[in-house]
Amino acid sequence: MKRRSVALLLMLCALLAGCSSGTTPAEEPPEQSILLGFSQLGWESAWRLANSESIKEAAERAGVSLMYENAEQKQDRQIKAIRSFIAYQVDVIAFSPIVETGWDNVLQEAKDAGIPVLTTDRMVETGDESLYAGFIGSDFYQEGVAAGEFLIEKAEREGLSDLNIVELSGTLDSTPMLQRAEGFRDAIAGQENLHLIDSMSGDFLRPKGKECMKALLEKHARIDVLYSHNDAMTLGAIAAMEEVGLVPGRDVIIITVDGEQAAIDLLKQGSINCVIECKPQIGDMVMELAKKLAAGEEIPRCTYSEERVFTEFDADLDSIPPRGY
Ligand code: GZL
Ligand code: ZN
Repeated sequence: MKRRSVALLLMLCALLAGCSSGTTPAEEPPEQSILLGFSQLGWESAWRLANSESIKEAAERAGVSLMYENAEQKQDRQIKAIRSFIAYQVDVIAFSPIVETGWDNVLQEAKDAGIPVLTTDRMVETGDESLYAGFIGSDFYQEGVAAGEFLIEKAEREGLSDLNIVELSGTLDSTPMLQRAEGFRDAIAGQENLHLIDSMSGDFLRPKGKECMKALLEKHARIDVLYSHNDAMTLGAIAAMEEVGLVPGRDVIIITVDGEQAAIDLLKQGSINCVIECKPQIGDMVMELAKKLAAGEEIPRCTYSEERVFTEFDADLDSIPPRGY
Protein backbone atom coordinates (compact mmCIF):
# COMPACT_ATOMS: atom_id res chain seq x y z
CA MET A 1 0.00 0.00 0.00
CA LYS A 2 3.06 2.29 0.60
CA ARG A 3 3.62 2.93 -3.11
CA ARG A 4 -0.03 3.66 -3.68
CA SER A 5 -0.44 6.01 -0.70
CA VAL A 6 2.38 8.21 -2.06
CA ALA A 7 0.57 8.38 -5.40
CA LEU A 8 -2.67 9.16 -3.61
CA LEU A 9 -0.98 11.89 -1.56
CA LEU A 10 0.44 13.54 -4.68
CA MET A 11 -3.00 13.39 -6.29
CA LEU A 12 -4.63 14.95 -3.23
CA CYS A 13 -1.99 17.75 -3.13
CA ALA A 14 -2.67 18.45 -6.79
CA LEU A 15 -6.39 18.51 -6.05
CA LEU A 16 -5.95 20.82 -3.04
CA ALA A 17 -3.67 23.09 -5.07
CA GLY A 18 -6.35 23.01 -7.74
CA CYS A 19 -9.08 23.62 -5.13
CA SER A 20 -7.37 26.78 -3.84
CA SER A 21 -7.79 28.30 -7.29
CA GLY A 22 -11.53 27.85 -6.89
CA THR A 23 -11.88 24.91 -9.36
CA THR A 24 -14.47 22.27 -8.32
CA PRO A 25 -12.76 19.32 -6.47
CA ALA A 26 -12.68 16.12 -8.61
CA GLU A 27 -14.78 13.17 -7.26
CA GLU A 28 -13.16 10.78 -4.73
CA PRO A 29 -10.43 8.60 -6.35
CA PRO A 30 -11.83 5.00 -6.84
CA GLU A 31 -11.28 2.64 -3.86
CA GLN A 32 -7.75 1.39 -4.50
CA SER A 33 -7.80 -2.35 -5.34
CA ILE A 34 -4.96 -4.19 -3.63
CA LEU A 35 -2.34 -6.27 -5.42
CA LEU A 36 -2.04 -9.76 -3.86
CA GLY A 37 0.84 -12.11 -4.72
CA PHE A 38 -0.33 -15.74 -4.28
CA SER A 39 2.02 -18.75 -4.43
CA GLN A 40 0.15 -22.04 -4.85
CA LEU A 41 2.09 -25.23 -4.07
CA GLY A 42 0.97 -27.40 -6.99
CA TRP A 43 -1.80 -29.49 -8.53
CA GLU A 44 -1.48 -32.85 -6.72
CA SER A 45 -5.17 -33.54 -6.04
CA ALA A 46 -8.74 -32.52 -6.91
CA TRP A 47 -8.70 -30.74 -3.57
CA ARG A 48 -5.79 -28.57 -4.70
CA LEU A 49 -7.43 -27.74 -8.03
CA ALA A 50 -10.59 -26.64 -6.20
CA ASN A 51 -8.48 -24.59 -3.79
CA SER A 52 -6.74 -22.80 -6.70
CA GLU A 53 -10.09 -22.15 -8.38
CA SER A 54 -11.45 -20.70 -5.15
CA ILE A 55 -8.52 -18.27 -4.80
CA LYS A 56 -8.87 -17.01 -8.38
CA GLU A 57 -12.67 -16.66 -8.31
CA ALA A 58 -12.63 -14.98 -4.90
CA ALA A 59 -10.04 -12.42 -6.09
CA GLU A 60 -12.37 -11.62 -8.99
CA ARG A 61 -15.35 -11.20 -6.66
CA ALA A 62 -13.35 -9.07 -4.23
CA GLY A 63 -11.83 -6.81 -6.91
CA VAL A 64 -8.36 -7.90 -5.77
CA SER A 65 -5.61 -7.81 -8.41
CA LEU A 66 -3.95 -11.25 -8.26
CA MET A 67 -0.43 -12.29 -9.20
CA TYR A 68 -0.78 -16.09 -9.13
CA GLU A 69 2.11 -18.57 -9.38
CA ASN A 70 1.90 -22.38 -9.26
CA ALA A 71 5.11 -23.99 -7.94
CA GLU A 72 4.20 -27.49 -9.20
CA GLN A 73 5.23 -29.23 -5.95
CA LYS A 74 8.63 -27.49 -5.66
CA GLN A 75 9.45 -25.44 -2.54
CA ASP A 76 12.26 -23.55 -4.30
CA ARG A 77 9.77 -22.38 -6.91
CA GLN A 78 7.51 -21.09 -4.17
CA ILE A 79 10.45 -19.15 -2.71
CA LYS A 80 11.24 -17.70 -6.16
CA ALA A 81 7.59 -16.67 -6.58
CA ILE A 82 7.60 -14.90 -3.20
CA ARG A 83 10.82 -13.10 -4.16
CA SER A 84 9.20 -11.91 -7.39
CA PHE A 85 6.19 -10.61 -5.42
CA ILE A 86 8.61 -8.65 -3.19
CA ALA A 87 10.42 -7.21 -6.22
CA TYR A 88 7.05 -6.21 -7.66
CA GLN A 89 6.16 -4.57 -4.33
CA VAL A 90 2.77 -6.26 -4.02
CA ASP A 91 0.59 -5.06 -1.14
CA VAL A 92 0.20 -8.51 0.46
CA ILE A 93 1.69 -11.97 -0.06
CA ALA A 94 -0.31 -15.15 0.58
CA PHE A 95 0.96 -18.70 0.07
CA SER A 96 0.24 -22.33 0.79
CA PRO A 97 3.59 -23.65 2.08
CA ILE A 98 4.23 -27.12 0.68
CA VAL A 99 6.24 -28.01 3.82
CA GLU A 100 6.54 -26.29 7.21
CA THR A 101 10.26 -25.46 7.24
CA GLY A 102 12.74 -23.51 5.08
CA TRP A 103 10.86 -20.19 4.81
CA ASP A 104 12.65 -17.93 7.32
CA ASN A 105 14.97 -16.18 4.85
CA VAL A 106 12.37 -15.28 2.24
CA LEU A 107 9.84 -14.30 4.91
CA GLN A 108 12.48 -12.02 6.48
CA GLU A 109 12.94 -10.39 3.05
CA ALA A 110 9.17 -9.79 2.84
CA LYS A 111 9.20 -8.32 6.34
CA ASP A 112 12.14 -6.03 5.46
CA ALA A 113 10.16 -4.90 2.40
CA GLY A 114 7.19 -4.09 4.65
CA ILE A 115 4.91 -6.61 2.89
CA PRO A 116 2.56 -8.58 5.22
CA VAL A 117 2.32 -12.36 4.66
CA LEU A 118 -0.70 -14.64 5.10
CA THR A 119 -0.28 -18.44 5.15
CA THR A 120 -3.22 -20.33 3.64
CA ASP A 121 -4.17 -24.02 3.86
CA ARG A 122 -0.83 -25.06 5.42
CA MET A 123 1.43 -23.53 8.10
CA VAL A 124 5.08 -22.60 8.43
CA GLU A 125 7.33 -23.58 11.33
CA THR A 126 9.48 -20.54 12.17
CA GLY A 127 11.38 -19.33 15.21
CA ASP A 128 10.15 -15.80 14.56
CA GLU A 129 6.34 -15.58 14.72
CA SER A 130 6.47 -12.00 13.38
CA LEU A 131 7.45 -13.36 9.94
CA TYR A 132 3.81 -13.92 9.02
CA ALA A 133 0.60 -12.21 10.09
CA GLY A 134 -1.71 -15.22 10.37
CA PHE A 135 -3.04 -18.55 9.01
CA ILE A 136 -6.35 -19.43 7.35
CA GLY A 137 -7.28 -23.05 6.71
CA SER A 138 -8.36 -26.29 8.33
CA ASP A 139 -7.71 -27.69 11.80
CA PHE A 140 -5.87 -30.79 10.62
CA TYR A 141 -5.27 -32.07 14.16
CA GLN A 142 -9.04 -32.17 14.70
CA GLU A 143 -9.45 -34.00 11.39
CA GLY A 144 -7.06 -36.69 12.68
CA VAL A 145 -8.95 -36.89 15.98
CA ALA A 146 -12.25 -37.29 14.09
CA ALA A 147 -10.74 -40.20 12.13
CA GLY A 148 -9.69 -41.93 15.34
CA GLU A 149 -13.02 -41.30 17.03
CA PHE A 150 -14.93 -42.81 14.09
CA LEU A 151 -12.82 -45.97 14.28
CA ILE A 152 -13.40 -46.31 18.04
CA GLU A 153 -17.14 -45.89 17.48
CA LYS A 154 -17.23 -48.46 14.67
CA ALA A 155 -15.22 -50.98 16.72
CA GLU A 156 -17.60 -50.54 19.67
CA ARG A 157 -20.77 -50.74 17.55
CA GLU A 158 -19.61 -53.90 15.80
CA GLY A 159 -17.63 -55.50 18.62
CA LEU A 160 -14.41 -55.47 16.58
CA SER A 161 -11.76 -56.81 18.92
CA ASP A 162 -8.37 -56.62 17.25
CA LEU A 163 -7.77 -54.25 14.34
CA ASN A 164 -4.52 -53.85 12.41
CA ILE A 165 -4.36 -50.29 11.03
CA VAL A 166 -2.13 -48.91 8.28
CA GLU A 167 -1.76 -45.22 7.46
CA LEU A 168 -1.10 -43.52 4.12
CA SER A 169 0.38 -40.17 5.09
CA GLY A 170 0.59 -36.99 3.02
CA THR A 171 3.64 -34.95 2.05
CA LEU A 172 6.26 -35.37 4.78
CA ASP A 173 6.75 -32.23 6.94
CA SER A 174 3.53 -30.67 5.63
CA THR A 175 1.06 -29.38 8.22
CA PRO A 176 -1.83 -31.65 7.15
CA MET A 177 0.44 -34.71 7.27
CA LEU A 178 1.95 -33.87 10.69
CA GLN A 179 -1.32 -32.94 12.36
CA ARG A 180 -3.59 -35.58 10.79
CA ALA A 181 -1.04 -38.16 12.01
CA GLU A 182 -0.81 -36.69 15.51
CA GLY A 183 -4.57 -36.22 15.98
CA PHE A 184 -5.29 -39.81 14.94
CA ARG A 185 -2.61 -41.25 17.23
CA ASP A 186 -3.82 -39.22 20.19
CA ALA A 187 -7.43 -40.29 19.60
CA ILE A 188 -6.69 -44.03 19.52
CA ALA A 189 -4.01 -44.00 22.27
CA GLY A 190 -4.90 -46.48 25.00
CA GLN A 191 -7.36 -48.42 22.83
CA GLU A 192 -6.10 -51.97 23.39
CA ASN A 193 -7.87 -53.33 20.31
CA LEU A 194 -6.49 -50.78 17.81
CA HIS A 195 -2.98 -51.38 16.46
CA LEU A 196 -1.32 -48.90 14.12
CA ILE A 197 1.10 -51.34 12.51
CA ASP A 198 2.56 -49.29 9.66
CA SER A 199 2.64 -45.92 7.88
CA MET A 200 3.91 -44.91 4.44
CA SER A 201 3.87 -41.53 2.69
CA GLY A 202 1.99 -41.37 -0.60
CA ASP A 203 2.74 -37.62 -0.87
CA PHE A 204 -1.00 -36.90 -1.36
CA LEU A 205 -0.76 -38.48 -4.84
CA ARG A 206 -3.14 -41.11 -6.23
CA PRO A 207 -0.48 -43.29 -8.02
CA LYS A 208 1.73 -43.27 -4.93
CA GLY A 209 -1.27 -44.17 -2.78
CA LYS A 210 -1.75 -47.27 -4.93
CA GLU A 211 1.97 -48.14 -4.84
CA CYS A 212 2.18 -47.81 -1.05
CA MET A 213 -1.02 -49.80 -0.45
CA LYS A 214 0.29 -52.58 -2.71
CA ALA A 215 3.54 -52.70 -0.69
CA LEU A 216 1.64 -52.68 2.64
CA LEU A 217 -0.61 -55.54 1.49
CA GLU A 218 2.44 -57.58 0.52
CA LYS A 219 4.19 -56.81 3.81
CA HIS A 220 1.35 -57.50 6.29
CA ALA A 221 -0.64 -60.74 6.58
CA ARG A 222 -3.76 -58.89 7.73
CA ILE A 223 -4.78 -55.24 7.31
CA ASP A 224 -8.18 -54.38 8.81
CA VAL A 225 -8.15 -50.57 8.54
CA LEU A 226 -6.73 -47.93 6.20
CA TYR A 227 -6.43 -44.36 7.50
CA SER A 228 -5.51 -42.19 4.51
CA HIS A 229 -4.57 -38.48 4.72
CA ASN A 230 -6.35 -37.61 1.46
CA ASP A 231 -8.93 -38.99 -0.98
CA ALA A 232 -6.51 -39.01 -3.92
CA MET A 233 -4.30 -41.59 -2.17
CA THR A 234 -7.39 -43.49 -1.01
CA LEU A 235 -8.62 -43.91 -4.59
CA GLY A 236 -5.23 -45.37 -5.49
CA ALA A 237 -5.25 -47.62 -2.42
CA ILE A 238 -8.72 -48.98 -3.27
CA ALA A 239 -7.44 -50.04 -6.71
CA ALA A 240 -4.59 -51.93 -5.00
CA MET A 241 -7.04 -53.66 -2.63
CA GLU A 242 -9.33 -54.73 -5.47
CA GLU A 243 -6.37 -56.14 -7.40
CA VAL A 244 -5.87 -58.71 -4.61
CA GLY A 245 -9.59 -59.44 -4.24
CA LEU A 246 -10.24 -57.38 -1.09
CA VAL A 247 -13.62 -55.63 -0.81
CA PRO A 248 -12.97 -52.00 0.25
CA GLY A 249 -15.19 -50.78 3.09
CA ARG A 250 -15.90 -54.35 4.14
CA ASP A 251 -12.67 -56.40 4.23
CA VAL A 252 -10.78 -53.18 4.96
CA ILE A 253 -12.36 -50.29 6.89
CA ILE A 254 -11.44 -47.07 5.07
CA ILE A 255 -11.20 -43.62 6.65
CA THR A 256 -10.18 -40.76 4.35
CA VAL A 257 -9.83 -36.96 4.45
CA ASP A 258 -10.81 -34.20 1.98
CA GLY A 259 -14.42 -34.89 1.00
CA GLU A 260 -14.02 -35.05 -2.79
CA GLN A 261 -17.15 -36.10 -4.71
CA ALA A 262 -15.48 -39.40 -5.65
CA ALA A 263 -14.99 -40.26 -1.96
CA ILE A 264 -18.55 -39.30 -1.04
CA ASP A 265 -19.89 -41.48 -3.88
CA LEU A 266 -17.85 -44.45 -2.55
CA LEU A 267 -19.14 -43.74 0.97
CA LYS A 268 -22.70 -44.00 -0.35
CA GLN A 269 -21.80 -47.32 -2.02
CA GLY A 270 -20.27 -48.68 1.21
CA SER A 271 -16.75 -48.84 -0.22
CA ILE A 272 -15.52 -46.15 2.17
CA ASN A 273 -16.65 -45.98 5.81
CA CYS A 274 -15.79 -42.40 6.82
CA VAL A 275 -15.00 -39.20 4.87
CA ILE A 276 -13.66 -36.24 6.84
CA GLU A 277 -14.26 -32.91 5.12
CA CYS A 278 -11.35 -30.54 4.50
CA LYS A 279 -12.71 -27.44 2.80
CA PRO A 280 -10.72 -26.17 -0.24
CA GLN A 281 -13.00 -23.18 -0.89
CA ILE A 282 -11.27 -20.68 1.42
CA GLY A 283 -10.71 -17.99 -1.25
CA ASP A 284 -13.27 -15.48 0.07
CA MET A 285 -11.77 -15.60 3.56
CA VAL A 286 -8.26 -15.20 2.08
CA MET A 287 -9.34 -12.04 0.23
CA GLU A 288 -11.05 -10.60 3.30
CA LEU A 289 -7.93 -11.08 5.42
CA ALA A 290 -5.64 -9.80 2.65
CA LYS A 291 -7.65 -6.57 2.43
CA LYS A 292 -7.38 -6.11 6.20
CA LEU A 293 -3.61 -6.59 6.05
CA ALA A 294 -3.32 -4.14 3.14
CA ALA A 295 -5.21 -1.59 5.25
CA GLY A 296 -2.73 -2.14 8.07
CA GLU A 297 -5.31 -3.89 10.27
CA GLU A 298 -4.61 -6.79 12.65
CA ILE A 299 -5.99 -10.25 11.74
CA PRO A 300 -6.50 -13.36 13.91
CA ARG A 301 -3.43 -15.56 14.24
CA CYS A 302 -5.48 -18.58 13.13
CA THR A 303 -8.77 -18.62 11.19
CA TYR A 304 -10.18 -22.16 10.87
CA SER A 305 -12.81 -23.42 8.38
CA GLU A 306 -15.97 -25.11 9.72
CA GLU A 307 -15.82 -28.76 8.64
CA ARG A 308 -18.02 -31.85 8.81
CA VAL A 309 -17.52 -35.61 9.11
CA PHE A 310 -19.53 -38.01 6.93
CA THR A 311 -19.79 -41.64 8.06
CA GLU A 312 -21.58 -44.85 7.10
CA PHE A 313 -23.73 -44.37 10.21
CA ASP A 314 -25.27 -41.10 8.89
CA ALA A 315 -28.94 -41.50 8.07
CA ASP A 316 -29.04 -39.01 5.18
CA LEU A 317 -25.98 -39.64 3.02
CA ASP A 318 -28.07 -39.01 -0.11
CA SER A 319 -28.76 -35.46 1.07
CA ILE A 320 -25.07 -34.45 0.81
CA PRO A 321 -25.04 -31.64 -1.80
CA PRO A 322 -22.65 -31.90 -4.79
CA ARG A 323 -19.11 -31.31 -3.50
CA GLY A 324 -17.81 -29.25 -6.41
CA TYR A 325 -14.41 -31.03 -6.40
C1 GZL B 1 -5.19 -29.81 3.11
C2 GZL B 1 -4.33 -29.76 1.88
C3 GZL B 1 -4.02 -31.14 1.42
C4 GZL B 1 -5.24 -31.92 0.98
C5 GZL B 1 -4.66 -32.73 -0.11
O1 GZL B 1 -5.55 -28.52 3.47
O2 GZL B 1 -3.12 -29.07 2.14
O3 GZL B 1 -3.17 -31.02 0.28
O4 GZL B 1 -5.77 -32.69 2.01
C6 GZL B 1 -3.77 -31.72 -0.79
O5 GZL B 1 -5.58 -33.26 -1.03
O6 GZL B 1 -2.81 -32.34 -1.56
ZN1 ZN C 1 -4.05 -56.92 19.26
